[in-house]
Amino acid sequence: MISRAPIPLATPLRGLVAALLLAPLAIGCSSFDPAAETAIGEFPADPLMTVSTEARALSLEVRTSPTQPPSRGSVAVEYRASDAKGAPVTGLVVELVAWMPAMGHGASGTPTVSETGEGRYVARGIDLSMAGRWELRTTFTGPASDHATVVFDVP
Ligand SMILES: [Cu+2]
Repeated sequence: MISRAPIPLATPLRGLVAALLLAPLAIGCSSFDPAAETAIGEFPADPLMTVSTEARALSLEVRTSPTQPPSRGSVAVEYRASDAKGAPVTGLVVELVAWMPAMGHGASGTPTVSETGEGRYVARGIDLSMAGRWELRTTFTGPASDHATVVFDVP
């Protein structure tokens, strides 16, 4: 199953248009969240994949937003990091680069990563500008030091 956000943001431009259209509605209505804020950052219950880091220091559950699997445009990715015993690993420093190996280029902008508790780390602002195969080349330092390359195909 692919769980879709209420308003899929297929392109950054569409997201901007949606934000502009919806901005007036947000004023004076405290329960209304702008679509661009809620669509990116809510993750499905089931992971897209589970991968081990290269030296097997960490196991990672990978989820994507606003769609899973990801579509073109700006996406957020959540990693849930656990150790060999399955315990969440907190306090990691996570850095990642989105890379399109077939064409030898990256994505515009630098993703920002925030730790959200219980071994979860959310990277935002990953701009998957083209269809095709993308890698998230991810480095972990701190309580564990290791690398992982997460691969997915963007339709
Ligand atoms: Cu490309």
